Amino acid sequence: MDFLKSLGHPEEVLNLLLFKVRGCNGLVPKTDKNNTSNTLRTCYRYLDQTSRSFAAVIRALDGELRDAVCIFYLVLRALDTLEDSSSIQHHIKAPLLQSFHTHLYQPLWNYTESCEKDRQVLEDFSTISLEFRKLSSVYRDIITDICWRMGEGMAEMLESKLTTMDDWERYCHYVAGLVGIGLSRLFAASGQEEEVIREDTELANSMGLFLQKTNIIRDYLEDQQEGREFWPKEAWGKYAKTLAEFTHRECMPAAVSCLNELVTNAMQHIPDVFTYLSRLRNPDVFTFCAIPQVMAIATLAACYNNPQVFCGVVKIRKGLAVTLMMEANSMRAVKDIMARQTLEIAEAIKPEDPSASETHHVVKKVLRLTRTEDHGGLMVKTRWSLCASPFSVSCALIMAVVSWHYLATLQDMLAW
Ligand code: D9A
Repeated sequence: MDFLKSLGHPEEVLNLLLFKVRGCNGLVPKTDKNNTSNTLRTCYRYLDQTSRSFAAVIRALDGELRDAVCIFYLVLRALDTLEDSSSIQHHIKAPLLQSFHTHLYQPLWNYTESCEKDRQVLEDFSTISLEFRKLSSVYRDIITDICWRMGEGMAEMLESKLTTMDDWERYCHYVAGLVGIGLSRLFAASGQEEEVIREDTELANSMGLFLQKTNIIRDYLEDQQEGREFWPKEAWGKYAKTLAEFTHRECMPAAVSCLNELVTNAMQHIPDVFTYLSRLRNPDVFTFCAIPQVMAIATLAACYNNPQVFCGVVKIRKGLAVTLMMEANSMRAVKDIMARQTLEIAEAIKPEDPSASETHHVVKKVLRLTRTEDHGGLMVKTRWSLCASPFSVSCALIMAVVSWHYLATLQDMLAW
């Protein structure tokens, strides 16, 4: 099925084949089996369970930083799962969120009342906190401080609705901007990145906001179905009386206008993303940071002007995801991807869209930063048309691999 969806994109077919042959672990070294404790191995298993592809990128980090980021990720997942647990009443949840950071130093603490998908990280929190306490104190202090500020922020937001765009910004800062800020401090503490990465918290914040806003935009329907609302009223209020109306067929044009406004808002963070990424020196840290960002722009491009957001899940093709993961290893490559996806958005702008001129404006700005001309069209997109149609190239690739397998098997049998 993944292959069928990518038939129009031969490079994706090729990358899917490579990915299938090598497996996602083929890209990165395995965890050092010898000096890894059982509990640390359990932590890496939890990491794989919560996020397969992102886990592979974390494993590619070097030395102490790898374990620190792995534990940071799991601790954040636990805090996030607490916040998400709709079964916990607010007056119980608030103090739980605020005291969460103290549990990192309580060997026996765990939480067994959650019904969420990722509840295991809470139920077995003692395994995660045990490994946390083995980290060196610089990493521990950073992780504790971020959990403390995030827990306070989450508790503050429990009662307040997301009304203004400022509220939206503040909420995303607590749940995602602080992650960017914490990671930047971990990078600098490990000595793998320079101090400016840690000092410029505005840029680190933008790294998180771009990802979080994208998730909130994409997950509109899923959140509605679970009784949660993360779109800010200042935006949807221009188009509807309630946010839930956007699921009704007759409200589609209004819903899409609001969607496009939020996509345009999220794109404002891209210049900061470029500056942040361009300051990274370590290639593994660069890939770790760049992959989620290119996935996010591809997700925004898939969502922009797409009514599907209100009646299903909009996901990027597996072939595109694999291609982006493989490509995003240099600033040049990231800018090419950003330019390509931004052009897709530019092509989908309808002149009658209320945000059209603002979208054009941010598109222009992003394209200028990638040093690609607006009227370009010189992108990789057209390269295939010189020799053959994308479809026939994809088929040829698949045929070549199938024949190769067939011949290899035949050879084995004859040799036997
Ligand atoms: C991240 Cl330690 C996240 N979040 C992500 C993933 O990327 C960021 C949570 C914990 C950590 C890191 C991330 C990665 C690299 C650099 C970053 C950064 O900043 C400098 O954070 C800003 O989404 C969650 C937040 C957005 C809330 C911060 C990427 C990830 N992708 C998922 C896909 C998905 O749809 O969730 O987790 C995945 O691959 O499964």
